[in-house]
Amino acid sequence: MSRPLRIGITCFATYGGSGVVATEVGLGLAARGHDVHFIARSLPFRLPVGAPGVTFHPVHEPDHAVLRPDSAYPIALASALIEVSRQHQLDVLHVHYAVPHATAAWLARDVLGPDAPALVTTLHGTDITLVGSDSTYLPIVRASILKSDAVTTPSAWLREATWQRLDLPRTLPIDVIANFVDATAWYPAAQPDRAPLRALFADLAPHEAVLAHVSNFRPIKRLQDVVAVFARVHAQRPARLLLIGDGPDRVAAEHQLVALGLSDRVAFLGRKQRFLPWLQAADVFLLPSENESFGLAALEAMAVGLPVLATDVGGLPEVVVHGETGWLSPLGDVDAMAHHALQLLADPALQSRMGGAARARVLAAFQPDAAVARYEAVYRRVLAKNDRR
Ligand code: GMT
Repeated sequence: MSRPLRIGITCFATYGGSGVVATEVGLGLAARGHDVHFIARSLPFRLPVGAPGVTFHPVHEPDHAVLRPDSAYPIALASALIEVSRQHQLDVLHVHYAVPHATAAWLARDVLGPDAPALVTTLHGTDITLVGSDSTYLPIVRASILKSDAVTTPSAWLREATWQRLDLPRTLPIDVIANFVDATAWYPAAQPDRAPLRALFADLAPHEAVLAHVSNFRPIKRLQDVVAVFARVHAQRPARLLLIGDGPDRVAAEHQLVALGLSDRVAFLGRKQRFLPWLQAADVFLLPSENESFGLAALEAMAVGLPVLATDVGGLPEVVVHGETGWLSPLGDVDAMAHHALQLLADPALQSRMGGAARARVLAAFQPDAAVARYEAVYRRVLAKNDRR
């Protein structure tokens, strides 16, 4: 049997899909007997303290008057990667999000020399589409990717975008390993339970429809379209909207709701560690993003048995099967999305069939064991190639 590996994982610790995926990969690897070390600014938000087989190493960032906050983060991270690699004789560094993690890892490996761990970089989307392909960063992001022993993306769409936007040769192998969710942690309610909703809306009537959206409320998520779809649905039938998360577009959405006279129909739940009961109480999930490399929030909703109404962009068509587990609409087509929502809400049998198909798809194609086994296979492949064993 192959020996367990010593694996360092770096990710952003704050609310966001890349940190969630990194955390779940680390926990899955530890469950398979590997020795996992998270090296991050703070404890990743979904990483339980004291998880077996997992050690957390915070990146030390002293407060120096001459350095602007953040400016020294890549150097501080590279130093931490060097320390942890040496101290724990890491076999692999697996960094999530290229900017600046792949660059810091490249620097650390350069310093470590022949004893350096192998480097696996997982791209997550905005590191390529927004930041990575901004000409300011492009040469270094491109070089950091080329310096990695293996590169992975959560969708075939992001692999294509990476080759194209960074002008990389298609001979550069990029493994597509889809994101995943634990279907035992994200599941439909055994019995419909409106109690979590009544805690939010004291005047909730029995047959009101509930739409839900989860994101970091950045402009790319198009929160204004979530509100516009909801307004169209509400004009046809009584409905409520659950907005889970927080971010820069929250205030604009609040103003939009006031102008529409819909503030009392909407609950802002803020950033929640656990929001399963609210997804379980919802009927439909909305994700009208301008772009998504994958759309982990949609997958979590699908695991809970919710049909997903999303835009036909990026990697979303690899997650949502149009007409089967939800519907995909052109970007900005809030009329189409509202039409689909009303169609579902008017037909409980359709809603339940699509919700069931959504959960079945998650169980068939997006489960942790298979994905974590694929990451492990990538590690072993690069280690064998680097002739380290
Ligand atoms: O979507 C965000 O703004 C957060 C971002 C992140 O880096 O955490 O999410 C990206 O990675 C997720 C995990 O792979 C994907 O599910 C999201 O689709 C992707 N976001 C974008 O591509 C905009």
